[in-house]
Amino acid sequence: MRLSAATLHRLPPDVARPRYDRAAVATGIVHLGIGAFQRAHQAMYTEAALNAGDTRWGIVGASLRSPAVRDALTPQDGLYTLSVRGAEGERLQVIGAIRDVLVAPEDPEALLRALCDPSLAIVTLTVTEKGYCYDPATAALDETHPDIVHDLANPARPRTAPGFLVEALRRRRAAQTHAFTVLCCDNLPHNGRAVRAIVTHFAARGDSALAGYIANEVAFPSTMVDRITPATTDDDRAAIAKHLGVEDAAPVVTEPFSQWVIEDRFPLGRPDWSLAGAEFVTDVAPYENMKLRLLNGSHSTLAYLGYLAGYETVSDTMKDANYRRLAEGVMDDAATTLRMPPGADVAAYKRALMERYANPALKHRTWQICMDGSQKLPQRLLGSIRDRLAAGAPIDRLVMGVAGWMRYVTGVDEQGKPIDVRDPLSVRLRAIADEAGPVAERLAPALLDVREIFAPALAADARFRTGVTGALARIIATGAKQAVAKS
Ligand code: CS2
Repeated sequence: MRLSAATLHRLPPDVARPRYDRAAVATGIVHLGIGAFQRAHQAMYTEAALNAGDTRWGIVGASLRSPAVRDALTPQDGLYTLSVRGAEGERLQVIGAIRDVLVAPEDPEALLRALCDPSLAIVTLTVTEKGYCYDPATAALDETHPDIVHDLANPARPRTAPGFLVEALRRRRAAQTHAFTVLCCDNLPHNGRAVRAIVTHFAARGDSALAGYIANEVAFPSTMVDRITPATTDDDRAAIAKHLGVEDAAPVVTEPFSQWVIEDRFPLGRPDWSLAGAEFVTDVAPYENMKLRLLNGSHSTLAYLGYLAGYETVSDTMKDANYRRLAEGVMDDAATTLRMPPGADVAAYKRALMERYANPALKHRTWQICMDGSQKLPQRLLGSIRDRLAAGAPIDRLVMGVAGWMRYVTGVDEQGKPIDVRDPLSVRLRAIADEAGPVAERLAPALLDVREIFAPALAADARFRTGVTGALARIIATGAKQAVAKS
């Protein structure tokens, strides 16, 4: 038996479930990129508003890639279980906020129709960094990206998030329907501002009046999103089915911690996400930088160096005292570059991060975090490095993650086994590594020449070049574990 509207009443009483009439819910939100993170985060916040009786905010989710989430959720009437796992055990909540799931590549017109619905007020996005088809070093739209080239030539059948947003806004404007608010929930620096620039840039290629309209009429609030949400495993599905007494093909496992800081600019209204703890502020930038540089910077450092040492998960990596020390060092150094949010307690923030990483109930694979490094390094580590260099401060701990990434993208691990490197630039990175060979003095400079990742001024800085080359040399010579122990 499967989780669905018809089987909800069979669930054990400790499992929370929708407290509202799902049939009465309207679609106020379209979400692009319906993966585990959105279902652990934004959908959970929206569920709180629905539970409080505001039925305007049902979500239509869309996948821009695979049909997997649609295939799992549709037979379940969009219902899925959120499993929150921490030291105090597990809590299960069945969430009803997702009304429908569309698969864009199968039927782009159906998604455009949903995006043009007059009752729609907000489009949220979690398409990951690479989904914006931007140049990571500058965050500007990459006009040469094959999918952007496609979307500019075929605007009525888009493939990319910018392509869908621009075509939908064009149609809404032509129909004199108000513009929706665009809410980027990805880990991009200044994410609202960045997506606004990408979308207006795309629009300007076809229609400068449309670009002007988007720049003037569409709100792109920035947000800081935070909840560690690993990919769901078969073991998770089996354990959750056992607790529920019915099968759930699409549960999501997450941690107790959750944070959402949002610029409050929603001309057409929004759910009261503060019911689940979201904070509304006028300037998200300090929160965003703190999260990207402290959390994501140390996370990527642990992931590359942990993977190379043979640690499968972040919590395994955290059992190694040298890795814990390095993660703390990365946070300490990154913290010196920040303008802190009002009232922030950095020491407590760092302590909480260390505890969250060590959560043994989450099996967050280092490999998953290693994905798409080319898109992640600039905002996670390179910004802190640039600012430390400008202040004349040491960067030895911050370059460890960059050097770990350089070793990782060679595609061969320390036992000589292949690494499944997933990255939009993986082919090029591998070619560079093969050409250079396992010699830090050749490999580091060759990778520093990848302009999409390393801005010219940073790549030319002798202190950075020496620091990262030295760290890479130690990783190659002694292995990551020893190199971290000596760092
Ligand atoms: C992680 C993030 O996969 C990754 O790169 O660093 O997804 C991280 O778990 C989240 O940003 C936490 O909010």
